[in-house]
Amino acid sequence: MAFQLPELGYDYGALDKSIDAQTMEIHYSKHHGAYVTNCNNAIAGTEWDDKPIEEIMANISKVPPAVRNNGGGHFNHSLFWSILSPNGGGEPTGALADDIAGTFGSFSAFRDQMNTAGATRFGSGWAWLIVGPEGKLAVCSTPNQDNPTMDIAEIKGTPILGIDVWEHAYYLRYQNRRPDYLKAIWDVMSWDEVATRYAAAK
Ligand code: MN3
Repeated sequence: MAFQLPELGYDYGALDKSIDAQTMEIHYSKHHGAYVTNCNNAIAGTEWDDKPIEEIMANISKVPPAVRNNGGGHFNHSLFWSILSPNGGGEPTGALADDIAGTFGSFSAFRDQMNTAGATRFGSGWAWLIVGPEGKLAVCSTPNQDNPTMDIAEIKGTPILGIDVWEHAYYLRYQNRRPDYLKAIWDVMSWDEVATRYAAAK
């Protein structure tokens, strides 16, 4: 069963307070679309072509580089669209909020750490909030389309929030100002979805 683009769940213009419609359309239909197509082509006829994306990620050291880049791209972007919402913003509540405050000191300290992880990622990559192997929250960053579920990842865990810091994610509106994009993205963060992923990962 070939991978497919997931439903976006909102219009291209729905996140406009943080991400413009043209960026969303190109990012979703062209960039993510190409990752899906290229991943499907790379796994076609191999032992991986009927495996869930999670299993492919966990065995990424055994697959060709095209699967690492494009399968990683499919996994990462599927998560990314899901944790954004036109109704997002504000701060988390409940157990996730308590854990963030306990781990990082405060919500704003956590957000600063995420923004720093994204801003200091040289070139292209992602900033992540993960639930680590011992159930502890941590912030980390990966290059290109790598992610913390890959067996080759330096820091491993289950990502519950990921921010794309490739230039294609923000360049049309923010040009070279990646920190401004990072500041704005919290206004469309779906804490409901992040909390659901947090509960599942714990
Ligand atoms: Mn992207």
